[in-house]
Amino acid sequence: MTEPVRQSRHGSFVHLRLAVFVLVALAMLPAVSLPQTAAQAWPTYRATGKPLRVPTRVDTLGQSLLEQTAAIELRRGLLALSGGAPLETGPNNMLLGTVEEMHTDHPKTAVQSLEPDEFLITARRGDLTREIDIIGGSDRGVLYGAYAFLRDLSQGADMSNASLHERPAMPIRWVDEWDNLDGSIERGYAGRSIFFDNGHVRDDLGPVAEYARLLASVGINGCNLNNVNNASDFFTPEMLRGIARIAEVMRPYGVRVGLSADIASPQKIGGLNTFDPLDPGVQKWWAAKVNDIYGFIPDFAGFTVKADSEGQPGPASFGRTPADAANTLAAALALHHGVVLYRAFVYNHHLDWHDPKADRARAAYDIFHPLDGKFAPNVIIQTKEGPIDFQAREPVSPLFGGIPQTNQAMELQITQEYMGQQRHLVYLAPMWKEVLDFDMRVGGASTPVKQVISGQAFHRPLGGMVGVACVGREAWLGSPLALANLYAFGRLAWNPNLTPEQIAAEWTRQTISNDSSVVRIITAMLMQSWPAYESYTGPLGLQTLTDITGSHYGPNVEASERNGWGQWHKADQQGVGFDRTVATGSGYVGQYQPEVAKIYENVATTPDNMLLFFHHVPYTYKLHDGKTVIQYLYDSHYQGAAQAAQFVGEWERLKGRVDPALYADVLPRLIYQAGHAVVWRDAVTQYFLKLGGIPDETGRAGHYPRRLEAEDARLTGYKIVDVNPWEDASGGKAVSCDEATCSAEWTYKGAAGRFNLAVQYFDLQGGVAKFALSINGQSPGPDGSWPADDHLPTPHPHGDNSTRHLAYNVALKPGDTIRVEGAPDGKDRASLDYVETLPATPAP
Ligand code: GCV
Repeated sequence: MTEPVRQSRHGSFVHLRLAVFVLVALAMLPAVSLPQTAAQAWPTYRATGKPLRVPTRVDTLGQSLLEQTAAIELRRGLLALSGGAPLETGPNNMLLGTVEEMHTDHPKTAVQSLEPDEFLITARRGDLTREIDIIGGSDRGVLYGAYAFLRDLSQGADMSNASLHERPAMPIRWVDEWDNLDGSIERGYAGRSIFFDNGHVRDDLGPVAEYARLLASVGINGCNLNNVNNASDFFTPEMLRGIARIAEVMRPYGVRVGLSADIASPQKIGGLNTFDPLDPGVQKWWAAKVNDIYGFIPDFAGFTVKADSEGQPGPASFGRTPADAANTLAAALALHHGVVLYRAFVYNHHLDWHDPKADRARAAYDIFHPLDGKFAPNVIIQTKEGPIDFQAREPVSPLFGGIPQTNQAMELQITQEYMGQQRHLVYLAPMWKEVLDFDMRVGGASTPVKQVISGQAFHRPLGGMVGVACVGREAWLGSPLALANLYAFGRLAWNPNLTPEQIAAEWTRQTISNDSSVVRIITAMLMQSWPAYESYTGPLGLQTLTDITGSHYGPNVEASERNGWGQWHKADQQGVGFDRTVATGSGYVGQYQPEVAKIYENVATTPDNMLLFFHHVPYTYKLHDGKTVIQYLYDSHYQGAAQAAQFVGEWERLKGRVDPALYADVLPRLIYQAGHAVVWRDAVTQYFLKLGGIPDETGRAGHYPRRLEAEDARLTGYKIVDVNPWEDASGGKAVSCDEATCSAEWTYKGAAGRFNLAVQYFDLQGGVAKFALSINGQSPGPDGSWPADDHLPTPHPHGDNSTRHLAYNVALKPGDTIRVEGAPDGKDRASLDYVETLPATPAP
């Protein structure tokens, strides 16, 4: 029997009493008085109501920062999970330490060697004592072990005989933030930056520490702080001093900071007359700048680079390659063990759309494949998961199979730029998992992407996953359920073999409730959300049919076409899809390994969900189940929107079973999404109905018999306006008010009964217009008037801001007058699209 270790040689629980006092005091603070905390996400450690059955005295063998964080986190977690019961002071304990410390302190205890981030958790029992050891390959491993222990414990697992042994699948597990110096965030949907404001690093970095805690709890070890666009201003001494403060608050959590580097910095801020990466003066400048940075931040992680892309300067200006640029930075960083994440997102956004061979999807492979083997050992090529840009569905980038002699990382987007911008529930783990598991078949052998980026497939020393998070000051991602994506990203980067369902359930248990029926409902909603979104925004590999030159949010089918950006779907009167085959198209398919290329080259073997990404087919082309492409487009949009409506009902089942504040926060978001999914559905189906001229065989597309169009109403003050793009309004038209108030009236001619009345209006920027609905001059109830007070993209009537208001369970009979009155405010002209009668349901 092993003699339990009673006390560390370093006596590290000297401060235990004080720590317990502080923790109890913290636990008693009212939630509202706290700043944004990580506990608003998953590490809530709510009391399980069951005995914990684990020792709650926590000792550490070492004094390092990370080991102390591990101890603090464990004490905090144990205290909270036990419902505030005082931590034990008796002989039973949890002992934290590294392998090395174990060897020194307990030479008789056999401990296997571990990699730095790896951990081992074992339980031992003496005659009268119990001990749980959390041993890490380094203090970072100890921290990850502590979080893993709490993760399982908080989900109700019996950890009294804990036995866990884990190591991360890949070394690079980073998040990227696209924060600007002024505090705005590119593609951020959660308010302003937690790091920067008004040209400076914020004074209060409390939320940054909380964010680091959140990241560390799922194993994320790096955070690139600033936008890849226009990054040079971050290199001034004042900024570096501020960045050093950020690094200091993230350091206790093992999260190292990185910065985006603007390749033109030597010229922009260095006063040189060139930024040619092969110029000796430029190289010297970078070496000095990097030394400078390490002077401020000794554990600086490295640079992320966007160059020759979307207007960012790059080595191409001097006839140099990405390898030349990356290696110049890498040489400067190598001395300090820093890395360069050089993004493969390099493409020409002035492509000629007349040229059938022009294809943006080809760019990354065309540019980087010839450079394979030419990058320095501390360069990692960071490639977006698909060849375009985070669309609702794309094939896996062929580059993952195309640069075996180069370190690779996969870039995913946690912030939902093209995926509903956190206003739509879209759990992305199922999509990421498909990509991670995709077999590139390099050399005809099994080569799943997860093994490429972990370094395993091609024996690369570096590699990993980078998630573009863009968190902000409003609840991290702006919407509670969106946080499942940040959690899932970390979990998959740690272990890409986890399933999305498993991760969703874990997240729900820790964040919302351990009640198994709650977990089942939320997991099912999360799992259905990406397929639903894909169905109503861009099925069959069409990509997200959004306003690609504007907001990237609402529908705009034509926005992708006839411009240089290359996100073309090539819809015309006869058919749709982009011929990317080698035989007749752009040749992109040829960038895949032969076994994969063979599947995509042939229209018959291409999976339906990717068909239009690879082939241009007539609308009457039959999918594998015999349905035509056009009918699938109609059906998919209707099914997706119906699924979005069901999310509301699913959530309503949770009333009284989840935190009331969370319930009340999420419900209107889902109701909004259900309405916006109808906007998407109608826009895309109307568009293809008009373009192809082939009716929906079930008669739904373009026919809205229960709708009363605003342009057909008796209008007072309101003027009929064209909506651009036309498909974003029912019938292509809306009404807009330039008076103090305007009204639209209809005489109801349908059957008598009770209905939900949906009023579709455009919630425009620059004011808060007011609407009022009445039946025969009477308001139908408390939901009869409402303000248009959301903040949605695009200043004119558009699918971005087309919004549905529901008045529930309203009685109507033939001859009734339905009236909507709009009162504009500022630039919000109270624009109206239609009123529709829907089956009645009780108000939520
Ligand atoms: C940071 C897309 C986004 C841009 C982003 C770019 C990138 O084009 O719309 O906002 O720029 O990707 O990944 O660099």
